This record gives sequence, C-alpha cells and structure tokens, in this order.
Amino acid sequence: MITHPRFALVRGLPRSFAQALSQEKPIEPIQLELALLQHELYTKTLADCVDELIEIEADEAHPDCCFVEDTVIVVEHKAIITRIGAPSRQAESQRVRATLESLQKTHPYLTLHSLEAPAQLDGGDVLQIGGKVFVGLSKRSNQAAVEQLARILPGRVFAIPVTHGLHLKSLLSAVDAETLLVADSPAGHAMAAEIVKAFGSQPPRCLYVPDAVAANVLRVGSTLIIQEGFPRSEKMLAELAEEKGLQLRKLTMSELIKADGALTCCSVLF
Ligand code: CIR
Repeated sequence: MITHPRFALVRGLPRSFAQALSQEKPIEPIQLELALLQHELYTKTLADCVDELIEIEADEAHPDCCFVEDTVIVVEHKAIITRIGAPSRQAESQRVRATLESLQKTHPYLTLHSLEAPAQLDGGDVLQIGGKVFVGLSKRSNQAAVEQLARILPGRVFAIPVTHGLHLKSLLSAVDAETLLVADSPAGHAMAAEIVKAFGSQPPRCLYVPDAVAANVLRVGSTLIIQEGFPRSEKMLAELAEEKGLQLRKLTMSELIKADGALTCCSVLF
C-alpha cells in the first residue's frame, strides 16, 4: 500500500444503486438519497487528502459501479485491470481502463496490464502491505488470477483463503506497512495468521476490532478514515490514530454497507 497516494480514483454512485448486488437482502431497503450523500461526503473527504482526485461519472447500467476498487489494482507504477468475479459487473472496467490510458499520456511511467480469462479478481480481495500483495481466494477471485498476478508482480503475491464474507478486505485492511487491522472473529484471526506467516520474523502488528465492518479503513496520507457508528471499534481506532499521529475522519457508510460496500471499495489510491 502507499500511505501517501497522489491520486484517488472514484466513480459516481448511480441512481440505479438500489439494485446493487448484495449477499443478503438488507433488512431496511437502500435509501438512495442518503447513499448519494454518503458517497459525496466520501469523495469530498478523499479530495481533501490527495493531490488529484480522478472522478469517473456513474454508469446507470451498472448499479455497483461506485465500487471502483474492484476494477483495478495499482502496485507502484503497474496498474492491473482485474476481471471482476460477478459477470454483471465485468464491463465496469472498460471506462476505468480508458481513464487510465488517458492518464498515461501525462504520466508515462504508469504501465497498464490486464488479467485474462479464466482469471477472476475483485480488487476488494487484494491487500497490499509491507511490499507484499495478498490475494483472497473468495467467491469472486480465483487461483488463475493469483497465477497471472504473480507473473506481473514476481515474488510478491500470496494467496489467502477467504472463508467468510465477500472479500479479503471485508474483514481486514492495512493502516501502514506495520499495522494490520482485523475483525475480531474466527475468520479474521485465520486470515491474519496466514498474512503474518508470509512475513517470517518481522510481521505486521495485528489490531483486532470488535465490529467486522470497522476493520475496513482507509489510510490516506496523514489521515485515517474510519466508519462512524461502531463505538467500541471507533474508540480503539481513535487511540491508534493518536499513537501514530494521524488525523481521524469518520464517515457513515450505512447505505453502502447494505450493498456489501465499505471504505476501501469506493476508491483506488495510487
Ligand atoms: C458486489 O457485490 O460486487 C458489490 N455490491 C459490493 C462490492 C464491494 N467491493 C469491495 O469491497 N471492494
């Protein structure tokens, strides 16, 4: 992960968002106007934290298009267009690719790569920490993607089984190269143990939070963005931010959570 990204890529939340995919039908239906507001605040917060915000407009034909994290991963100067696991979402990548091709004109150091069938990968399954790239083997991402990624990023890719939740990062995220935030649940502990093992003698420290969704945070420069509404986890994260000298910003994501979204899902930082 890059703790001080220059760019944040985001994509608008479409008015068709109420039809977004979800593992379980939410108890309360998605409130569209509130979702739009939450996404707007998210975008504004990121704009405050990076040099350049790249904003792609929403695509009404793709209710999940705001979850732009799934379409591309960027590791240093390599941008790798994924092949999203849900067939109904695969075309979301086209506009993201066009945007990155256009960015390449002014930033030629950026190289573009693509995963090809039979690979399937959602960016939500990719965790970057301490120079390593962990790939969740989930309902959405497969071994072929791990193998193709390992050819693009030699020696850096490690597969992690995801037994619970949608994605690897549904239960964990990186605060910095030394700190992994993890849901305090059996699946969270199991995945963290696999990640720690890959580091050998100098593993990151794992901080376990009681609320699974609160384990998904965004570190952007000197800011730590966390989810509002989970008081026990918020207290722990406030202490962590203070210890690291980071500014804490809280965002409510209640309507995006209903479509299995979280903080990392709605941007690509590079
Ligand atoms: C989906 O099921 O694909 C979307 N409703 C949620 C995607 C969340 N993306 C992410 O965590 N990176």
